[in-house]
Amino acid sequence: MSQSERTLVLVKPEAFKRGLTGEVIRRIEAKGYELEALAVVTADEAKLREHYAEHVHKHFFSDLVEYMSSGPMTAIVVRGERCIEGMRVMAGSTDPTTAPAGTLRGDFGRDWGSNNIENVVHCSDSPTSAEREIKIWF
Ligand code: IDP
Ligand code: MG
Repeated sequence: MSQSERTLVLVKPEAFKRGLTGEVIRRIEAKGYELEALAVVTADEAKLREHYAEHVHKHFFSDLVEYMSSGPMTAIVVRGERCIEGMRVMAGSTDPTTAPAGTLRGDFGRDWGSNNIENVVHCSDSPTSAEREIKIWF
């Protein structure tokens, strides 16, 4: 894949609202990846059914739709060699309470006592997901 690898990052609604877009972009640039596209987007259920296709039948999907459509997000296309893997490491593990310090989720996420795992960012998990997800938001 080399230099042509791209990934999708979403600054999720609670993080957008807290003004964390700049910090997410700062870390992406400090890491050395390139920004290929940026947009403020708002999700609806149809888009989220595509974006989270693998989770549509999970028990938490309706809560996930409510969370992810609760306000605007920043969508970012990031480019760079192995950036898919790199951004997943920068994001940290799914649960923000236990995500390692130094990661976006570990440094800026927490449990707010809601039904959702509010964890600051989404980052694509494979080249196939990345290309599929980029088409949904751009
Ligand atoms: P990931 O974002 O680290 O790839 P996934 O397991 O793919 O994690 O889940 C997608 C998103 O769905 C998570 O980031 C989180 O916001 C939400 N989520 C995952 N599991 C649960 C759950 O059990 N309850 C509520 N929300 C969840
Ligand atoms: Mg995932």
